Amino acid sequence: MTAALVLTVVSLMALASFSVALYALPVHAATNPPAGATSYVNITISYDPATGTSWFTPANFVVPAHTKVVFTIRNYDPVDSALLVPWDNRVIGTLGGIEMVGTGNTTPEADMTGLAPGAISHTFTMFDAYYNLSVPIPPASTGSTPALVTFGAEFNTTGAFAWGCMCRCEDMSDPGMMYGTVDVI
Ligand SMILES: [Cu+2]
Repeated sequence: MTAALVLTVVSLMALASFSVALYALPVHAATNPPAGATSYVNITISYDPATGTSWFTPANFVVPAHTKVVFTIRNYDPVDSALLVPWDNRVIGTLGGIEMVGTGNTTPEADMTGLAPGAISHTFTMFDAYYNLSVPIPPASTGSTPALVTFGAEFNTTGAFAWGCMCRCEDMSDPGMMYGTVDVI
């Protein structure tokens, strides 16, 4: 048992002795990576050419708070989609204010602060009281060569937060395709 864990257990016992509601404690805190570590989230946007449908996998995922999170999104959808609002072509809220865009499975090349509105396939967007994150994603050049978008982000408020795609692409009544939940622990 590490010193930190012993301290946590002792702290929990002390809190329990004062009848603090244990269910309200941040139960995941002890499993967070140490400050300065990097976490990774890999997302695939699949595409079915027979139906024209596309979907994010995973749509729901967990990230640690107060930690650099590197996202890698591979988009196999070759179709441009119209944005719900034109300014969602900008990159907002990422580390450095940029996304790196490439093609295929190689290392991304270009640092981008936005994409041309007519050259966007989907977006990864969070917009609420705590987060304003906008990541436009270009279409794949073919159905088998994905567009590659990588960006860093840091989440400093814990809780469950919605993300969504701000394009006119799929029926937004289907959870898990174009919207989902980021669980910050
Ligand atoms: Cu979309």
